Amino acid sequence: MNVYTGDKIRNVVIMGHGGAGKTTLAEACAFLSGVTSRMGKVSDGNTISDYDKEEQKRKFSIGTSVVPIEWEGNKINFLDTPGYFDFVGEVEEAAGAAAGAVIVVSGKAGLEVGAEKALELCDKDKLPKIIFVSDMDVDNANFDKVLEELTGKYGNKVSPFMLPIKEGDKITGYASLISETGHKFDKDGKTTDCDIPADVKDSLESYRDTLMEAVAETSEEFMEKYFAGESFSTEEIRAAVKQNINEGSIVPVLFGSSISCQGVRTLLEDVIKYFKSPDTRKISGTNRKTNETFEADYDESKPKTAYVWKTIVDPFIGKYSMIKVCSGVIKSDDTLFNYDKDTEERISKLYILRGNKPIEVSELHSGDIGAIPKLSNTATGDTLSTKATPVTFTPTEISKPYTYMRYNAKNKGDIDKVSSALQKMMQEDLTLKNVNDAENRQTLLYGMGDQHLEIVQSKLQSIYKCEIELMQPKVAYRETIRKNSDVESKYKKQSGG
Ligand SMILES: Nc1nc2c(ncn2[C@@H]2O[C@H](COP(=O)(O)OP(=O)(O)O)[C@@H](O)[C@H]2O)c(=O)[nH]1
Ligand SMILES: [Mg+2]
Repeated sequence: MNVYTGDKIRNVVIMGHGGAGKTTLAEACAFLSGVTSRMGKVSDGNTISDYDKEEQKRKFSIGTSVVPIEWEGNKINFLDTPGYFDFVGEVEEAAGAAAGAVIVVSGKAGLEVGAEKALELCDKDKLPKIIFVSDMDVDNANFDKVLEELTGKYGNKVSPFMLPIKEGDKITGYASLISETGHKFDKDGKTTDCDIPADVKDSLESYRDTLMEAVAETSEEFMEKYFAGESFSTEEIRAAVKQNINEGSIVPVLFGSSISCQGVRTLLEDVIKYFKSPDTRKISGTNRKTNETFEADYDESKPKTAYVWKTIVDPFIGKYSMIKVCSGVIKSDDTLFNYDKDTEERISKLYILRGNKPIEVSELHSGDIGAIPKLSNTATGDTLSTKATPVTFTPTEISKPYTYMRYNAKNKGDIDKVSSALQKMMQEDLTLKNVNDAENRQTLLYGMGDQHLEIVQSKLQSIYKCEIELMQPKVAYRETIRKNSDVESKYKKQSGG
């Protein structure tokens, strides 16, 4: 894979309800960009994202996977997240590393709570978003109904950028709102030009009127033009739309089928057109030597800094610290400083991860996402910088675990093994906590839900070869997790205090 500079990178988190089609969409993007010669299927357990055994067994994503692709001279780092609430920590970490979000909504199931939560998180993180309505090849999929649900809940800022062209009940192409052109689907989601049927033209006009109002509102000059009855050029519309999307006042809606790659090219093009590249974005931390604000701003000419947004600990592929470079250029022979841990870390190799496949690179530029293997003291939420300019960024806020079960090692001889395996799992999962409730003589496992804890139990068995029993706690454990002395010190470190 080529080395990319910040102006050619887009970091995009894919979010939405479980089963909406996120992993399949990432797979379609990888296929169209030439990463794979055949599209993997979630049901066959051969997608790039769902590489984990538990994911393949259960047929849904549990962790966030990076799927970097190259598209027309740009690099898009897709972060494919799990949809179920039990794994929300993974979604929060990924949203913290991204600069834009694609929210997948199933055209069959409609607007579900997972998509609503994702949109809320985007608003909290000020992430611009594009909604992709998937499953449109399925018979009972209904784009108009999904659009109605979306505009009913979020108002006119939700704007369809394409409308279906149908033959009978079957969608055969789309009409583009901005260019007012018709496109007929071909093989692999490619299109040929076609006429827009009269009924589609009518609704296109009405959505276009609403969009033009938003375009007019971006400047006084545009407002005057609008009231003088002049029309905007496509370039003017695109620039205004980009501004609106990044301010959150327009949310484009696209549709397609990930299985047959329809609409996916439009999505890739719009991600590049409308989401900002890192070199035009701001990010600031604190210079710990001077206590002044350090404006990293993904600027290559500034001292090196990188934020560790996720950690992977796997007995087979090893430990990887997933980084986003916030300034400078990180090289594979660098020694970096971790201010929080007061330690220097030597990088021996630098990678881009695609799913679980490491691709070695010599350098990563500002704005890019990559992975450093085998850092001994660095954890998620830490910042790596130079010793001369020691910087820290505020760690991403991750949900606190709130459900818990009592657990025992099935074999008494495995107690240490279980505890060291849990230690490793807690490095990659900040929503998992191991608490010793000495007062009630029980050990408790805290997580985000039953499914979460069940997967921890299953991973202990399959990966770490030790078994635990999960049981109801002996007595209600009344103390909150914050009060437990054993946990507090760990917790503070992870959240940066
Ligand atoms: N027909 C059809 N099936 C799809 C589409 N997108 C996803 N699927 C299927 O829907 C199921 C869930 O998809 P998946 O990508 O795992 O959803 P995720 O949980 O959001 O990652 C899988 O069986 C996919 O093959 C689509 O556009 N059309
Ligand atoms: Mg998935």
